[in-house]
Amino acid sequence: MSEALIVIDLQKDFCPGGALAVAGGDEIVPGVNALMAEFDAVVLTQDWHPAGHSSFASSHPGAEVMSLTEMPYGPQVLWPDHCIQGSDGAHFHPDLATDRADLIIRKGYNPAIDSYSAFFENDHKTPTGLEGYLRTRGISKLVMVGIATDFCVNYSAVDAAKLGFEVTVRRDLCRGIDMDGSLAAAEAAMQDAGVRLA
Ligand code: VGL
Ligand code: ZN
Repeated sequence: MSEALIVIDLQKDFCPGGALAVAGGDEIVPGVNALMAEFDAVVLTQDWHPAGHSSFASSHPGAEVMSLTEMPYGPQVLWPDHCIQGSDGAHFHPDLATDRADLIIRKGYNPAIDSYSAFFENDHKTPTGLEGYLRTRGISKLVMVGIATDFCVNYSAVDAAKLGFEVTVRRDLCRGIDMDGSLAAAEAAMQDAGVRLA
């Protein structure tokens, strides 16, 4: 039974100075690097949007950044432009030990659907392929760290638990956006799904 460390979206745009900066996002990098050696596999996720992505407020004339809209697949927060494919902000934090990664999985590249989760796009149906990768490597236990606790970490952890993985989220190695109580709601959702919050 193997165990993987899943590092969610530890990218420049989610760190202080980035386009969708999350407070303290950069603080977790040394702790995440130190943890990597304890796992059979290390997977990094990378938010990777085409310019003009439908999750950007700039793609919806008149819409305010951080407002909510309705998409065919459900409600969607409209974000500032971030993690555009190939841009500087889409790169991993420069101190992240990316050489140690077995797999880098990109998500959010479909122009019409956002993808918070490392497993499914926001329609909750379109797979990223990560489930198959982990299963074929015999991995059944996951530890998740990264950004943002209340969005991509939350969605990834809940999906993983629903798929039957044993999931732990290291809260000390995550940082959240926390808009309108989203952090408390996310922690409740993860707990309900059977995710262990450590
Ligand atoms: C994320 C908002 C938009 C995240 C990604 O990594 O949590 N949040 N895209
Ligand atoms: Zn995004």
